[in-house]
Amino acid sequence: MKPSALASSVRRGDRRALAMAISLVENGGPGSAALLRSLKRPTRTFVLGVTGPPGTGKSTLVDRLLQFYRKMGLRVGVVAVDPTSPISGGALLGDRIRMARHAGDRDVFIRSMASRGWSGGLSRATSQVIQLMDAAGFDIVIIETVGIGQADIEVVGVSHAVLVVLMPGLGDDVQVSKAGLMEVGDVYVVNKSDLEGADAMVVNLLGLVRGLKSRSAAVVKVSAASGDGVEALGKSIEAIRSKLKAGDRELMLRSIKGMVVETARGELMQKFGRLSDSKADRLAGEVLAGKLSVSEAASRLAK
Ligand SMILES: Nc1nc2c(ncn2[C@@H]2O[C@H](COP(=O)(O)OP(=O)(O)OP(=O)(O)O)[C@@H](O)[C@H]2O)c(=O)[nH]1
Ligand SMILES: [Mg+2]
Repeated sequence: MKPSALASSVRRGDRRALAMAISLVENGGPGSAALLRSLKRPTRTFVLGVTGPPGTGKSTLVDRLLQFYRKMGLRVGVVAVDPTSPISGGALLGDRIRMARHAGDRDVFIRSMASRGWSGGLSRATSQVIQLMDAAGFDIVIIETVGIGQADIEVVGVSHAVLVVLMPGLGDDVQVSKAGLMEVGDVYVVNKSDLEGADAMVVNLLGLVRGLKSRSAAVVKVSAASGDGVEALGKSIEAIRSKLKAGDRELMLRSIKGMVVETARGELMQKFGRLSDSKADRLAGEVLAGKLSVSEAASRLAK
C-alpha cells in the first residue's frame, strides 16, 4: 500500500492499517518517512506517560485507567515499552496479558514495543507511534515505559502528564529523589496501598512535593489490584487534560517539542549507525598507530 493511502486508512480509524503503519515506522523502512510526512500535525491526543521502578504495578494501573476512560466513552491507545528480551529479541507479553480484558474493545488499541537498547525507557519509534495514534483519532495515548529508576526519562518530553508509580518498600524518600524521580512527575502514585507502609510513603512524598520550586505535583494513593483510589487518580489526571482541552499553549508545546527532539535523536542514531562502523575501524587503526588519542578519534567520529 502507498504511504499516502495507508495514512488515509489510519485517519479513517482502520485498525489493520494502524497496526501496519506502526510496524512500518518501527522497522524504519523507506515508506516510513513518507507515511509520517503525510500525517497532519499533532493536535488533539492527550499523551499520558506512566513510569517508575520495575514491578510497582504500572501495567495493572494502566488497565484500571483504561476502564476509567472507557467509562467516559473515550478512545484509548496504549504503548507498552518492554525491555528487549534476550531470548526472543521482541517485546515481552506480560503487559498485554495484564490488559487482555480490553483486547476485544474496538476503541482500545494496545501495542507492545521493544526498547531495543534505546535509552530513557522508550523505544525508538515511540514518538512516531504517538503521531499515528493521534492521526487515528485516539483521545488518549498512554505510554508505559520500561521499569526504570534513573533520571534519563524521555517519556517526560513526549507526554502532557507523567505518572510516577511507586510502592511501599522501595526504600525511603531519599532514594526516590536520588533516582531523579522527583524531577519528572506530575502525579506521584503510591500503588499497592493494601501493603504496609503506604501511608508513610504518602506523607514523605507530600513533603518532597511541597519542596518543589518550579512546579506543582499531586500525590495519590491507590490499589491498582482492587481499584481503590483509581477514581481520585483519574480526576487529578483530568485536571491536567482539561488544560490541554482549553488550549494551554505551554502544555501543547511540551509534547510536540519532546516528539521533535526524540525523532531527531532517532535520525541521528540511525545515521550514526550507518557511518560509524567503517570510520571507527579506520580511526581505531590510527589510535593503535599512535597518531591519535582515543578522545581525538572520538571527536572526529562524532563530527
Ligand atoms: N498487593 C498488590 N499487588 C499489586 C497491586 N498492583 C499490582 N500488583 C502486583 O504487582 C506485580 C507487578 O505488577 P505489574 O502491573 O506487572 O507492574 P509493572 O510496574 O508494570 O512491572 P514492569 O512493567 O515489569 O516494570 C504483579 O504481580 C501485580 O499483580 C496492588 O495494588 N497491590
Ligand atoms: Mg509493566
